[in-house]
Amino acid sequence: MNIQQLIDLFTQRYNGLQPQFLVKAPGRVNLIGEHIDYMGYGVLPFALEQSCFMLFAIDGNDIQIQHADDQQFKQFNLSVNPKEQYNEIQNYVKYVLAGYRAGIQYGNANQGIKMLISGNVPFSSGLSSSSSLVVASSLMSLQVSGKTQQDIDRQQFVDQIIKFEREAGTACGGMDQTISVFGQEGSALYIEFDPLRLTQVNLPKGYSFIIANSLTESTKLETLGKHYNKRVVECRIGIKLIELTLNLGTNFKTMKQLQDYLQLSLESMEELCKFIPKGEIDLEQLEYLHLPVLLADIPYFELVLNQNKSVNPYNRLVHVVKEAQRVIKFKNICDSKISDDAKAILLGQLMNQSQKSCKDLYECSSENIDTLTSLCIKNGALGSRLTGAGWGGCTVSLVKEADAKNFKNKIIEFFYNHIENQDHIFSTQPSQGASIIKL
Ligand code: NG1
Ligand code: MG
Repeated sequence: MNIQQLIDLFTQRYNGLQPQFLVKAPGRVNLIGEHIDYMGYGVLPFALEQSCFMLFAIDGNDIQIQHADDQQFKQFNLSVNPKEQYNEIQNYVKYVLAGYRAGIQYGNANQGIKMLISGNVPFSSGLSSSSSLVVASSLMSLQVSGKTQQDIDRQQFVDQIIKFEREAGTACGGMDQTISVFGQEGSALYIEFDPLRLTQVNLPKGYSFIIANSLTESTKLETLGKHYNKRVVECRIGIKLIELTLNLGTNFKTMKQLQDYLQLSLESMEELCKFIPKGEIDLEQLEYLHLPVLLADIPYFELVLNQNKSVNPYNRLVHVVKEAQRVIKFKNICDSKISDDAKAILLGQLMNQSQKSCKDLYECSSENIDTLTSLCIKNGALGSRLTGAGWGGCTVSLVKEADAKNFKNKIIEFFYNHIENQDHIFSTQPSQGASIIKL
């Protein structure tokens, strides 16, 4: 649907009311650095052209949320400045609410809103459809509060967005919200956290990053206890075990904080992981860690403790420190003076190592992703890996531009059974971060 069609749909749904603003907030692809943002380490994504679009008008006494796809996403009304708990709401409304709460920190939001949501970031696909919606909603409520991005400290704003998205359930890091706000046209960003630092990274010329959907959904909120939040818990247990062995008396939440405190290199952090027992550890054996106290800040940690018998902190943290090293190598290769062809070969190798680590150590790949990444390599990609949280969702492959068409055709033939669908496989360019325009 183009913008004019969306405007018409808004007017039709809201009995002739004209929308006043359009917000656009992009999804993202992460090139390397998976599951390390919440451990404090730098990541390397870029903002997609694919975005969440939100039209809205300030009107009435409540917040009316409608989605262009009203079959899948039911209309929902919230009260302004909602204080009540909504237990039975669709996940998309949770994300709208999270963003709304971030934006109204900045002013007086006692105004009704009518909104219409649409977009072309595929859902549950690891391309950050959730954060693009949260970010769009936060810019909407910022505007309703009488402020624009220019009036506020955008870094603090992003911190608010992250905080409220975590309330929706995922113990996420800050990659998705940061890139959706700060994305830059034409380049990827190396994002470091705590303190936030953004560095432009120029990708090799003559190569594309092609996204392909594994056609298995990566449903995060439904599987928190088994997947995403479990990994965060496992990392935190690993940190605690290292702290206890070294008798540090500290209580760090991220591996990066522990590293900074000890003033060690990432390579030495890998050595420190050896203090963690290898393999699966029964949660029962870890009761002495007082897990409910240790994990109290992690959303839904009880789910993790209830739904699992054991954890594997060693494998998870080895992945984290090695993946963090790969991100730095990736950036250094992009910055180096070698030819673009030579760069692409080295970057591809790092992407493949990352995929292997996600599969074997972090166990966040899936059968379809393994099949798809192998097919991509076989058909000319220099590197191919899952992107985003995993357990389904999309892959990203590095392909020479001249080979891109042939590559796509092969994947359509072998993976998608000859069915061509723009949403399944596409090239994309690094794009600008979120924006709002007055209509
Ligand atoms: P997805 O599920 O792909 O949107 C998540 C997290 C990120 C990061 C990646 C894994 C959210 C909003 N985002 O992304 O912070 O940890 O997984 O690298 O949960
Ligand atoms: Mg997401």
